[in-house]
Amino acid sequence: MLLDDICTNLQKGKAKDVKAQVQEALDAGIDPVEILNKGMLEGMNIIGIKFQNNEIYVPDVLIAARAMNAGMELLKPVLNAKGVKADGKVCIGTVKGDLHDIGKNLVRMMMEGAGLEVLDLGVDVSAEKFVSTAKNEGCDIICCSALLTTTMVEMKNVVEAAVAEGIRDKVTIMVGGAPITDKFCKDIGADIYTADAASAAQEAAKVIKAKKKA
Ligand code: B1M
Repeated sequence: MLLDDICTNLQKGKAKDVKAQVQEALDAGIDPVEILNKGMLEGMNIIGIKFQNNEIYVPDVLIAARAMNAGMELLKPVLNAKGVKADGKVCIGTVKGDLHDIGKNLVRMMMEGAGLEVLDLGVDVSAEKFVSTAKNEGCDIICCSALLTTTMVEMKNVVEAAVAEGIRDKVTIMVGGAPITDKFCKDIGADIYTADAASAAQEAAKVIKAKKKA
């Protein structure tokens, strides 16, 4: 089946094939969310397990990530078109010391799809950068992503920097990434944890709507 082929070719890092098959799946009318979840994310999950078990190494992961990005180029506009307008501003980044950006990029895309203006600060973003951007650009939400247990602690620094800069009551702080939990979110004084990109976008849209009503 087409989605299985996308999943397999993504693992092999065959960017051109993944792109062609994503287009084929879209042309066949398959739901883009299903292409994302059952084709691409499934492939990336398997890559993660193999990486963990030392069956594959960093270069293999990087070429799989490149194939993922090739497919995402086609999916992004379609996922965005499905979104509902929310009209608010968000800054997003992967925390200091952390270079993982695939999940962060997915969250950004889904939020853009929900109609939010998203300022992408990239990877290795310091607490000061998150907070100065939120302050200077008037962001409603700061979104922090972390994939490493060694870098997730940086999220606490973001919360503390927001307090120190006097914007904590004006900005909602959302956190996510594989090692993050709801308990961790509460422990560090952040506001919202979500497990995946789609629910992050939904929660962000809710926050913005509530702010507009208030
Ligand atoms: Co790294 N890596 N990596 N890696 N890598 C992990 C995270 C790891 C779990 C692999 C493993 O050992 N099993 C492990 C972390 C272990 C730990 O901390 N306990 C690990 C390690 C150790 C490392 C290095 C230290 C390896 C080394 O050099 N020895 C190194 C660190 C570099 C650094 O950051 N300083 C490293 C490097 C890399 C690559 C560069 C090779 C590459 C990153 C490429 C890139 O991002 N451009 C890479 C990758 C790809 C992975 C795995 C295999 C896949 C991550 C990924 O992209 N998943 C990963 C293993 C795994 O996760 N199974 C692993 C797909 C992505 C869609 O999922 O990012 O979780 P994810 O996002 C999800 C949700 O978490 C959520 O939404 C997305 C789904 O909808 N989400 C949010 C994410 N952010 C959110 C924010 C939100 C809400 C939801 O609100 C704001």
